[in-house]
Amino acid sequence: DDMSRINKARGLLFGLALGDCLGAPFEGRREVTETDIVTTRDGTGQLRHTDDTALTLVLARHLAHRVGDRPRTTESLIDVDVLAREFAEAWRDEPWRGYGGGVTKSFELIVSGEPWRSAIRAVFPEGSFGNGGAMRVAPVALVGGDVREVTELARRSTEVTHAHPDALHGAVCQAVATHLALALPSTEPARPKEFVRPVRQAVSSTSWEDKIDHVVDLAERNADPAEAAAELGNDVSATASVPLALLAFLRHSGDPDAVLRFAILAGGDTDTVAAMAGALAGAHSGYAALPTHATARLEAAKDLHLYAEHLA
Ligand code: F2R
Ligand code: MG
Ligand code: MG
Ligand code: MG
Repeated sequence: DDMSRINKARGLLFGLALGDCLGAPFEGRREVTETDIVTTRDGTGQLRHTDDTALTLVLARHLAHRVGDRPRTTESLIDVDVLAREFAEAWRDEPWRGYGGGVTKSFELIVSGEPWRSAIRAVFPEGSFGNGGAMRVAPVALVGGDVREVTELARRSTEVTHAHPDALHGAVCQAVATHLALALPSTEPARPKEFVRPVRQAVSSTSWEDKIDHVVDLAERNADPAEAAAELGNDVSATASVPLALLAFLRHSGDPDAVLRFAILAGGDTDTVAAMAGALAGAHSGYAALPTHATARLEAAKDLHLYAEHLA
């Protein structure tokens, strides 16, 4: 029903921002303790977000402005030329949010008037394989009607910064998983093998199919965060972060706080892995299941509510 739809849309956006904010202090660390995380979560004062949430808000706003347009196509929902400029302007306005080196250069060039298609190959001619597309992609799951549409929107929202196939596959994986988490009743836990089947079909790459199988295997073996990081990786590349986030969700679906702790305890790109895992957990369990003391302290709470209501 409508209430649960709004609850899930809020859960998706707040789960993402919460993961980003709780993971941010530990980004790049090899080891994080449970006490580190709980201290941040249960503290007082505003929780500051990074590039992950900043660009998610840009994409959410872009979609919110277009979701009522008719006829509704993936081309009308995402105007790639406009979106590239909106992302670059968000960087220009707040360059201190912790952006990657590749996108920073691309955004600099886009802001100064260079077309995005060439700007995004200035640093990495083969395109960035970073997780920057996947980290911000979750809002497309709110507007895409089915897996095919979600896949296309994921690709369009990513390609304006990331041209490498792995960055695109990672965004498709995260977007489709988020779409499925929205559809799965909050009372039903995600069953790993069944849950990933449509994700596996959506990523058109055998190496990504293998990674998803690896995630299912680790979920069924109840792998701990350290083991998960050692086997799947935990760095800023899409291939070594999107599967880890999916595993965090599958290991603890139904318990968003545990999902976030798993993602952060795995170390490495903690803000981004927790942002992606948090989007999945929030989309599944809903806003009401998130730790309320922490969600109330999110810097972007007002905008997150606004876009959740608009996109739901
Ligand atoms: N960048 C960070 N964190 C590190 C620095 C934080 C801050 N500056 C600080 O000092 O505190 N976090 C954010 O970046 C990740 C998302 O990255 P995105 O948007 O994909 O950026 P980029 O620059 O395109 O890629 C990230 C790095 O990956 C390597 N890389 C990518 N493609 C490559 C290629 N084709 N060849 C070689 N290397 C490639 C580069 O090192 C890029 O800089 C998130 O973690 C977000 O939180
Ligand atoms: Mg970040
Ligand atoms: Mg239009
Ligand atoms: Mg990060």
